[in-house]
This record gives sequence, C-alpha cells and structure tokens, in this order.
Amino acid sequence: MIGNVDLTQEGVEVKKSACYFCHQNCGVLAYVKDDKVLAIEGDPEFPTNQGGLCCRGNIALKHLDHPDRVNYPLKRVGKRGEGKWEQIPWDQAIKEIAAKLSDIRDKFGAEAVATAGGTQRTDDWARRRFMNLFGSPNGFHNAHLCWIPTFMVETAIYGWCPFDLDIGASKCIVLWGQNPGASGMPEAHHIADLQAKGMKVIVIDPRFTESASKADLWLPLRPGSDLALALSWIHVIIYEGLMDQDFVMEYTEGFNELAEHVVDFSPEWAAERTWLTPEQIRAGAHMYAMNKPGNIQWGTSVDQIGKPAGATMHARAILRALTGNLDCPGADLLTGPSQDYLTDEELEGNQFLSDEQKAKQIGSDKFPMVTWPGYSKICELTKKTWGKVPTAEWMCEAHPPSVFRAIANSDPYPVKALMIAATNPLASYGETSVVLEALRKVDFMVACDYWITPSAMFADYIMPIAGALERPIITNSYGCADFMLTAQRAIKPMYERRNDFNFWRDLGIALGQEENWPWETVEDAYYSAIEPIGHPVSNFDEFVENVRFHFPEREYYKYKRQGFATPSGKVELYSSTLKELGLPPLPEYVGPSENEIDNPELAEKFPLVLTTGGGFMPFHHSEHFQIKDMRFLRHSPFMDINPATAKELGIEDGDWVWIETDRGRMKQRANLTEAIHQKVIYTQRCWWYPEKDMRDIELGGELGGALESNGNVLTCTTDDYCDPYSGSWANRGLLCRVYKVEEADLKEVI
Ligand SMILES: Nc1nc2c(c(=O)[nH]1)N[C@H]1C(S)=C(S)[C@@H](COP(=O)(O)OP(=O)(O)OC[C@H]3O[C@@H](n4cnc5c(=O)[nH]c(N)nc54)[C@H](O)[C@@H]3O)O[C@H]1N2
Ligand SMILES: Nc1nc2c(c(=O)[nH]1)N[C@H]1C(S)=C(S)[C@@H](COP(=O)(O)OP(=O)(O)OC[C@H]3O[C@@H](n4cnc5c(=O)[nH]c(N)nc54)[C@H](O)[C@@H]3O)O[C@H]1N2
Ligand code: SF4
Ligand SMILES: [Mo]
Repeated sequence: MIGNVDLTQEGVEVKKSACYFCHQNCGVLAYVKDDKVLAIEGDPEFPTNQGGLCCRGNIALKHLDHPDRVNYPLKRVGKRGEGKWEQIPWDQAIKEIAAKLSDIRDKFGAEAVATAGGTQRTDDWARRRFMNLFGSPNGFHNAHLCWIPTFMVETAIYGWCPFDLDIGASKCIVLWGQNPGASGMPEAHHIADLQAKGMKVIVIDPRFTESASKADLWLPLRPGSDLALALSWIHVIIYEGLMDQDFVMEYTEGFNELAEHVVDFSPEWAAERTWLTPEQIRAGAHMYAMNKPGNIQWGTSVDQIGKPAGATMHARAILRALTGNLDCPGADLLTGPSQDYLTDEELEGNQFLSDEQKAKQIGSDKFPMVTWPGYSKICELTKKTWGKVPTAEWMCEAHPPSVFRAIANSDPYPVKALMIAATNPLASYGETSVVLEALRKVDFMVACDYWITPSAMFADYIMPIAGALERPIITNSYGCADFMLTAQRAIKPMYERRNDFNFWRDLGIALGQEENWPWETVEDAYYSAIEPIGHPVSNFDEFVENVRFHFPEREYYKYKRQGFATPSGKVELYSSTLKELGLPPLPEYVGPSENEIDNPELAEKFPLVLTTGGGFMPFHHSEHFQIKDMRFLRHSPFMDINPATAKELGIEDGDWVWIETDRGRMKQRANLTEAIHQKVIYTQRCWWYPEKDMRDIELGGELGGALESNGNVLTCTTDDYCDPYSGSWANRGLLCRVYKVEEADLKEVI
C-alpha cells in the first residue's frame, strides 16, 4: 500500500521513472494501471536518492494533473500579454509556427530566430539540432549562470572540467559557494556520512547555511569577493611550501610566472577585500592543502559574480593543480566525455551550421569562452586527446542579455522571433526590465511549458509539454559525464501534451528537415545513444528495465597516458589558450562587480552588499509556485538581514521591505537572522505569484507579480558588469539599500 492505494491489485505495473524537478533526477518507482499512475515512491535501488524523495518529488502526481496545466496548444487571440487564447490542434500549431519562422528567415536571415532553454530539463540536443539545421547560431540558456563558464575555463587549463568527485576516498571537500543542504539533498546526505568518517568540510558562503552549519570551517566572505580569497590561497600554498612539488614540476606549465604573479596576494591583502581575517584565510588554505586527497566542489556562485567570474574560475583550477588534486583517487576527476555511448554533442548536429552563420552568433565578438571562438578552440584540443568534444548546447551559446537587447534595439541586427522552452526568463534571467522590454517587443514568440508563466503570457503560441512521468530520461550532466542514469516513461503523455523532442522534431520536419530526424520517438533517439554500450537489448525501454545505469570502469591518472588536453599537454597554470583568445593568461585581480573600494559613491547611496544567489526549498527557480502544498511550506518571499542592521533601519521580523539597487526595487519580507553579516542582504530570487492577475501591467494586470518580489529586478547585465571571459552577469556581490514598505504600499502586496 502507498497511502490508500493497494499496489497488489491486478494489472498494476511498476515503471522505473525519475523525478524531473531538479538536476538530481532521483529514481522513482511509478505504479501504473491502465495508463494511469496510481502512486509513486523513491526507488531504493537508485544510486543517488536510495529511495528518498524530497517534498517536490513527492508531489509529482499533483503536478501531473494540476488544473492549471497547459494541456492543449494555445494560440493568442487577444493583444500580446492579454492572456486570451484559442485552443488549436498540435499539427495546426506546428504548421503555423513553421510558416512564420520561414517567413522571418526569408526576410531577416535565420539568425533572426533565437531560442532559449531551461536548466537541463529537456532534450537540449534536439533544440540545438533544430537550430543548426534551421541555420541560426542564436540559441541560449541560463547556462552562463550555471557552471558552464566554469567548465570552459577549467577545460582551457587542464583539458576537461572535474565535476565528478571521487568523494568516497576524499579527506577534504570545499563547498565553494555551494549549498547542497538546500540545492542537492542527496549529495548533502553523502557528505554527512563521509564527514562522520573524518572528511573535513570547508564552506565558503556569506550565509550560515544548512551546509555551513555542519562544516569544520565556515568562511563567510563578502559576496562576490571569491577571487581575492582564491588568489590568497594560491599565495599561501606557494609561499608556505604546501604544494605537491612532484605534480607541479612534472605536469604543469607556468609555475614561475604564477609565483611571481601572486606574490602580493597575501591573506592580509585579501582580508580587506573578503571581510575575512588573515587567520581564517590561512586556516582554509591549510585545511585544503594538507588534507589530501581533496575536492573543490563546483557551486554556481562563481559563475554568478559577473566581472571577476572567469579569473576566479582560473584561480580555483590552479588550486587543484598546485595540490595535485586532479584525477587521482579521492580527488577531482577528469573523466572526459563518454567513450561508450553517443554524447549529446554527437546528436546535436553541429556540422549542419555553416561557418558563416557561426560567425553571426550574438556576443561571440565580446565574450569568447562560451561562444564559437572559445568553443572551437577547446574542441580542437579535446578532440585530439579524448577523441570527442563537449556539448555545444550549453558550452557554446549566444549571450542572452545581448540577445534580449538585440530584440529590443536591432543591434547588432534584428532578432524577430524568440522560442522559449523550459524557461521563464522574466523570473530567472538578469535585469528583468531588459527581458520584459524584449518580450513586449519581439515580433513572434512561442513558449513550450507546463504552465502559463509570466513570460509565456507574451507568446503567440503556447505548446503543452509532457512531464517526467510521461517521458523517458537520460541523466548525464549536460551530456558531459561519462556515466549515465536512465528512466522510462511511466505513462503516455496526457491530453495533447508532447515531449520537447517532439516539438523540435515536428517543427524541423515542417521546415524540410525530415531526412535529418531519423528517430520517430525520443526512445528511438535514446536507443541510438545507448546502443554502442553493447547490451543485448532491442529498445530503450528494455535498457531501462534491465540495465538502467552505466558507470564505466574508473581509470585514474589518465594524464600519465595521454597528457592533458591543452596545447602543451600539461596543466597550463599560465594558459596559452586564454591568451590566444585575448584573455589574461594568469588570473588578474578584479573587484566584485559593485564594491565599496572601486565604487565609493555608489556605496554611499547603496551601503549594503546584496546577493540574490542561493537556491532554497521547496522551490526550484520559478517552479512550483502554483502548487498549494509547496506554498504552504513557504508562503511568501523572504530576505535575510542581520538583526542589528534591521534595528538600525526600524525593520522587524516579518516586515515587508523594499530592496533597491541602481536598477530598481522589489519587496520581500524580512527574516532577521544572525546567520548573515551585518552588511549583507540575501534575497530569494525568481518569485512570482500565479494567483495574481496574469495580464501585462501595461494592460491593467499584474503580470503574475513577476516584478514584485523577484531578485532579478535588482541584477545587472550590461557588458561592463559581465565576465569578460564568458559574459556571465552579476547577481551576487552588488550594492543595495533596504527600507520598510510604507503602510500605503502594503495594499499591493498579498
Ligand atoms: N531547492 C532548490 N534546489 C536547487 C535549485 C533551486 O532553484 N532550488 N536549482 C538547481 C540548480 S539549476 C543549480 S545550478 C544548483 C545550484 O546550487 P548551488 O551550487 O548550491 O548554488 P546556489 O544554491 O545558487 O548558491 C549556493 C550558495 O552560495 C552562496 N552565495 C551567495 N553569494 C555568494 C558569493 O558571492 N560567493 C560565494 N562563495 N557564495 C555565495 C549562497 O548563500 C548559497 O548558500 O541548485 C539546484 N538545486
Ligand atoms: N538572481 C538569480 N538568478 C538566477 C539564479 C540565481 O541564483 N540568482 N540561478 C540561475 C540558475 S543556476 C539557473 S539554472 C536558472 C534557471 O532558470 P530557468 O531554467 O529559466 O528556470 P525557471 O525560471 O524555473 O523556468 C523553468 C520553466 O520550465 C518549465 N519546465 C520544467 N521542465 C520542463 C520540461 O521538461 N520542458 C519544458 N518545456 N518546460 C519545462 C517550468 O514549468 C518553468 O516554467 O536561473 C538562474 N537565475
Ligand atoms: S526535486 Fe527532490 S526528489 Fe526530485 S530530483 Fe530533486 S532532490 Fe530528487
Ligand atoms: Mo542552474
């Protein structure tokens, strides 16, 4: 029995499904009868969650058939943003969308069509394949905020990016701007087990988080100051002789230049910039360098600090190399791409996009690392060493803020169509006002989603998308892992919902791409990906049923056999690849995007330091706000403020307060907590209120409250705030002020 459902009744089948509400993709057992899911539970055999499901995973059945779900294609009949729709058949929608895209391509070129995806939630390779065949280089994600710049910078330094930790044998883990206690619960659970066995945990986080509360050392740095900390750790490790001398001598290049470069970056120098004491900085460097093997876990913070982001990634990569914590037992592993199955890159069809179109990718002239110039360079190197290359979807994208601006201003050229799939850009992209202007102005827009989000309100067509229980799933970390976890469809998609794959394939076929879409179903495509592994199965479903996981045999020290995938074959502390791309070959110090030292006038007006980064339960970015059980757990948005600061400002616990930056203001409720520095404010991001009037504000509505309590209203995406390596923008380490919402303004708030 699960709840009051008798699972022993006749005709009940058990399907090996997965949760799709965050990247963890926890294993789920779905009990199905007559194509209906009766009950679900965590799969005890699944390696990551081992039977557990979090509060989001547990409401999958409420999500599956929620009354607000989009179940049929919707075509706009009213004004843009008015929310008047007509239900039309799937095939008609595809035909009409194809005709419109074709028209735009004829008039403005294929590059006038842009697409945006969400966080590793769909068959991203299928969107990329569509775009490559269509001829547009302007696909993007929030990839820039989500580990991708880290992947590319680290790959430039040592030929792949370690996101696979050999944590079982580790003696020390550094959670650098990462909080698995809220963002990856299955992982947090493993860390706690290993800590009990003696592994040290260092948490680098301005807040005393779930993870910090369990740490051996917590370093509460000023938001955005990670680069100063990383450089001073390098200084300590070099000048106190804590390096792995043999590894550095034999396998790295540029040590002398690096030693000279960091000579002044002492803990005393960093203390002023990070707000840590020199003792705290030294203690961290010692703990990491002296408890070997160790890991630095990737968190998304460093991708989200704007200007200093790329240099911080480089410095962090150097720390691994100096300590020899690379590709050895217990350390950060360089797995390379899968040698056993087809990677996403092998499915996405990059060969179809001409060099002429690649050159038109928006942002590639400004930010080389996550666009065609850097990606092509990295591909040349990885191909030679690994035989394969990273996925272009994610690793090689148009620069999102520049695309939004191109839609609004036709600079560098007109962008006329935007298709968004699995993303709610008004909530999750930076500088909401810029996104809003683009959504209001774009000539043609399509949204593929489960819900009518504030962003989807501007669409001409909304396509109904099938969710986790209605689709098979492959989990392999952006197509860049060497392992694979799989899940099968529990039931056929309900109503007229389809998988994202079907949308891109159907649209592709309607635009004459037929011969390049050989797979009829997503299972067929997945089967072609897993076939090379060589199991005797005849379809994907059978693979899930009988095999389900693929973990290749672990090989340590691969660099001894094949070298690192860099021009010299060594770890390039002094990076020739970065240099060739016009970037600093050593990590040069840059202050946080906004800070009191470089911007004293701004700091006078906005005296507090803001971070809008940090996932929180129970929500996943802008998702699940519709579901009552989730809102019951967290009914309204909260910002953290130290009680001493609050007292000075006359703010009491639970009060609604305005948080304001140079870009605008939004309101959240005050959570008075000692867990945050007196000068730091943490706000939740991505909030909206599905219960509010969804119509555009210009038409008398509230746009689902998308501008009211959303941290991204405060963030900045102009080029000068972006990381010169990757173009990622700043949502951590900005300057702000806060003040109480006046009685009169409270009416507007729920
Ligand atoms: N509940 C929940 N879980 C999620 C998600 C979600 O939205 N909600 N999103 C998923 C996704 S897509 C991702 S990418 C992962 C991300 O998960 P993580 O990598 O853990 O990243 P975040 O949770 O964004 O931020 C981690 C921590 O960074 C701290 N921080 C803020 N500013 C700074 C800074 O300037 N420097 C440093 N060093 N730390 C800072 C925050 O206080 C926060 O505790 O989480 C995934 N899991
Ligand atoms: N200020 C600030 N901004 C941030 C962050 C931060 O820490 N601070 N974190 C950033 C990070 S790490 C990320 S990854 C991004 C996330 O940004 P996005 O990926 O844009 O996330 P959401 O805004 O939640 O939009 C996801 C949408 O996809 C829909 N959806 C879910 N699954 C599917 C599916 O399979 N198919 C389709 N078609 N739709 C689906 C959901 O209903 C939802 O409307 O946000 C970034 N934005
Ligand atoms: S939402 Fe919860 S149950 Fe679902 S995959 Fe993420 S951690 Fe697992
Ligand atoms: Mo993310």
